[in-house]
Amino acid sequence: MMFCEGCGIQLQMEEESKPGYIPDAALEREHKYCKRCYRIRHYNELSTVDHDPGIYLQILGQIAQTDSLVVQIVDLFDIAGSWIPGIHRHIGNNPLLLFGNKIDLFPQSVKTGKLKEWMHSYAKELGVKPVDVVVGSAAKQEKMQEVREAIERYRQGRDVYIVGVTNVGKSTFLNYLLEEPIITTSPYPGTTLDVIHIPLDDDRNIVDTPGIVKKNRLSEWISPKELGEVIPKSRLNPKVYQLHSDQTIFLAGLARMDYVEGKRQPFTCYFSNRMYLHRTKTEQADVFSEKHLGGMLQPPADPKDLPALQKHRIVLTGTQKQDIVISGLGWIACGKERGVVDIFAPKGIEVTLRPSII
Ligand SMILES: Nc1nc2c(ncn2[C@@H]2O[C@H](COP(=O)(O)OP(=O)(O)OP(=O)(O)O)[C@@H](O)[C@H]2O)c(=O)[nH]1
Ligand SMILES: [Mg+2]
Repeated sequence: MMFCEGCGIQLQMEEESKPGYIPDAALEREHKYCKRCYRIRHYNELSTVDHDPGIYLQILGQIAQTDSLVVQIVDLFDIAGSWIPGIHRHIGNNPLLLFGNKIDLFPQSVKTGKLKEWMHSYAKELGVKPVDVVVGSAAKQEKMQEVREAIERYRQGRDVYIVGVTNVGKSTFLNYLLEEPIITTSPYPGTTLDVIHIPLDDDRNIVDTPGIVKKNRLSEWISPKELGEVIPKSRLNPKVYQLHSDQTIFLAGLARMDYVEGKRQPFTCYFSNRMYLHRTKTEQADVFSEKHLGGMLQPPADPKDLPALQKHRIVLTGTQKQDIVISGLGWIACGKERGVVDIFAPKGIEVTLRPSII
């Protein structure tokens, strides 16, 4: 049996329309890639594959039977949204190392200690006790030495499983270790289709796994064409709005924030630099949205692609700075004043409040 080096799927030469297809001629090449990987790698093209959600649970479940170190990668941009629900139940008694990836997106002033602390307390709240927490950027190769060393320290001669939800950078991380981009990575969720074993120096393996699909992240709903505007690629330039109540910010056509009640205070928006933000009076917001949704307010180009907006009422306690996180999109850091805010986000998308991380 042969497996695609890019996505892990079993290769087959019979049916071109089915996953894992490889033409005869491609078998001669040094690295064997299925047709889908070939297209992603050479043409940035994506042919979506129907994912069987059972496969992730099956793969995770098998890890519990092994003696290994499990590295859960989370996206620092969206820690809660990119967390694997019930991770500790899936991995049995194996030690868990947490790696917060994509630190390159944060303003340089951010303290890594604070991010680690936050990941620690988030894990603790869920009853998870990681052996350690590390942060870095696999794509930009920032602070990666610490990550590498932590894995060596905690694996103690065991196999290593890299797990996480889709798009957190698992395969990018393995390519960093390989010092060569052998595994296929892409901005679209669901790139890796099956496990990929990479041999370590001591006959052990480090294993890439397919990401778990979590539909409560907005990024999972955006068409591949528009994802480039929503997923940040470079350091965020936060935009500060001094708002008084009865003002609204549109986050493109994807979500909206109404400042319902409270004193004038700053709201700092951490979203992709390419995303269009628009301030208006709340009383004019509905008319504005009707007129411009799918036009000036896009993505989405076609609003029918997303579930209808649902209102989340949020009360700012006024005791500490808080962030309102819209999973898979970004967050708004609120000022210190007491206040009431309504967030409108597509139904099913997670909207949460956390102590400010910056
Ligand atoms: N800004 C930033 N982007 C990153 C980083 N690491 C990975 N990415 C990007 O995140 C996207 C997803 O990366 P992958 O490595 O394919 O993610 P994955 O976890 O393997 O995803 P699946 O295979 O779908 O589960 C790609 O566009 C990467 O370039 C990082 O450190 N910083
Ligand atoms: Mg992958």
